[in-house]
Amino acid sequence: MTETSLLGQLKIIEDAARTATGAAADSAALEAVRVEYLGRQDGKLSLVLRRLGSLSPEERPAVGAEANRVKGVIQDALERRAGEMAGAVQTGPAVDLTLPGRRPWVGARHPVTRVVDEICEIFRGLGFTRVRGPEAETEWYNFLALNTPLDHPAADEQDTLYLQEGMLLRSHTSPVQIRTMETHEPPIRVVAPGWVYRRDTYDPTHTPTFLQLEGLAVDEGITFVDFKATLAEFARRFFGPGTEVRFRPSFFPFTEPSAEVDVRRVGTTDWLEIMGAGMVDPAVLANVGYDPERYTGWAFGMGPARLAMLRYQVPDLRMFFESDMRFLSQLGSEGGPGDGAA
Ligand code: 2NM
Repeated sequence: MTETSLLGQLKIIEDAARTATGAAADSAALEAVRVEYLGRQDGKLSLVLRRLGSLSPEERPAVGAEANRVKGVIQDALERRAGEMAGAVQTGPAVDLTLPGRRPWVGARHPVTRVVDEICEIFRGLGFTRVRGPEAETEWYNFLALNTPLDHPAADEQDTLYLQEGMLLRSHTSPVQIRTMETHEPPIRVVAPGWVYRRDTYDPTHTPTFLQLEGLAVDEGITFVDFKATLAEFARRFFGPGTEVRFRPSFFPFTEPSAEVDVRRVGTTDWLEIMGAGMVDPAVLANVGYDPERYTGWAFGMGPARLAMLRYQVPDLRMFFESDMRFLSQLGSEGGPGDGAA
């Protein structure tokens, strides 16, 4: 055995031990590498050291020193790899692939928005266009143009939320109909859904902010028959065929005659009030510059959230506006964008 061949073997042992250490996947594999290269009995380094005796006394120190260096290198490598394994155990893998997946949060249209869209869709089928207008209004558009004097109870500060001088939060969407008539000549057939504001107590059937949906038809030759037939047809399309419709006399400053519209659903006994309506007062037509001798019209107003209460058998209107997902998700939805006013 020569000095050169032992030094060559040490180099081979060093490289092989480092490779094996790096490849060891767990502490058992690492221990096997240690035994293979550093084991006292049959370790590859021990076998080389045992051959030192075959060298001349001058050759021994250099090979012995090299053997010690290689032993140190292998020990360091084993220690470093053991440290890596301990670290990996402490932090764990970045992703636990055994966890169940998180279900994505799927958005849905609000039940009241869906009712608004459904009502607009029914009226679209009857020739009506969807329109909207500002929520901050003037006294003219909200009251005066609608034949409602400012000393009328509806215009009272107790009932209406006023902004700066002469401005207020609209208390109904009728101003949108006035604006539509101002900018368009008959024939007019529009529906105006949107948010309205009133000084109301928050209770099971009132919220100070609520969605309203009003409609208007104006043309030459429009009669009370058009008014009754169209609203009855709407009621049957919304509540189902066989729904009975009843018109009760009522009063609004902007319609004459006026009525409350009730429905009785198939298989039920109670009449449910679903909207107010009437023939547009000639004074309102004159206020927008129409000739009341030439044109006649009818209009209605309803609360989609109240219809949603009837549709989904919800006992308290406030449940629609408290954003409780446990409630909203029970009503389900096909999804889609929309804020009820668009
Ligand atoms: C209602 C009831 C009856 C109505 C009237 C008008 C307009 F602009 F034509 F005069 N818009 N909306 C109306 C009529 C609204 O809500 C209960």
